Amino acid sequence: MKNYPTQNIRNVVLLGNAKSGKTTLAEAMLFEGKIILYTEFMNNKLNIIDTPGSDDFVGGVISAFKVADSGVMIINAQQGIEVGTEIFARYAEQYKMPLLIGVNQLDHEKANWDTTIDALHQTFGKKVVIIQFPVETGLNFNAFIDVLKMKMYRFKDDNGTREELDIPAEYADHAAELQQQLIEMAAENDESLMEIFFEKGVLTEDEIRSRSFDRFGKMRNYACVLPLRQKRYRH
Ligand SMILES: Nc1nc2c(ncn2[C@@H]2O[C@H](COP(=O)(O)OP(=O)(O)OP(=O)(O)O)[C@@H](O)[C@H]2O)c(=O)[nH]1
Ligand SMILES: [Mg+2]
Repeated sequence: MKNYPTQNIRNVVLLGNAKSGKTTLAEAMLFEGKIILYTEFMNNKLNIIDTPGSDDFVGGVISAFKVADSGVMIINAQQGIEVGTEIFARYAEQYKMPLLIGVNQLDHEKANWDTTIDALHQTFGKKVVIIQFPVETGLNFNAFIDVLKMKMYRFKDDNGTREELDIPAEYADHAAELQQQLIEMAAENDESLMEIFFEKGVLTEDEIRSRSFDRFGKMRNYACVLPLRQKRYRH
């Protein structure tokens, strides 16, 4: 087994309402890492802690909070914010655990990205910023736009292989607007970035990352949203 220095080991807890898709995601992450129990991402070893969504097991989830550096909150795009989402978000707040939000089940016909994002903003406020958004939801869900990289990624097969493409013209304005929100959020949290932002009007991907995502376990005021696509449901 590869030896990882402590600062490159992250304990990530998966949280979310019952049946939102946590275990399915854990399986997909482990599949992509091809190693059981942990996976590797950007030179970091990720220990993934799956938790039960039912509130009968809240005690177990709380013990996971004690060992985890960060959490991924899974939201079912057909249901939006559910009771479990609110309960676990409250605990995350209490334990000051940074959360990444993953919107799941986007391949369902009733999945609604915009309603889900509106609900996230209503519940958690403006600290929720979007890093990636799906191009289409429902049966045609097979691509997303990354506003950090300003590229579109389209799945080519069932193994998660993606091709990188330019953002189609019809999505360019929306992507630029979301990128601006992401940049402003990064600058608001860091004075030196704020100065660069005022000077140049933009921040590079590395500058945004340095403040917000590189030390994933050290995110402060952020909750970022990613669309998730699970291997078993790629059409
Ligand atoms: N179509 C579709 N179904 C999904 C997706 N993710 C999960 N499912 C299905 O949703 C159901 C619940 O998924 P799980 O991964 O067991 O959900 P969970 O959050 O671990 O549930 P609990 O552990 O009970 O809280 C299963 O039938 C999955 O096959 C998805 O992205 N698309
Ligand atoms: Mg589960």
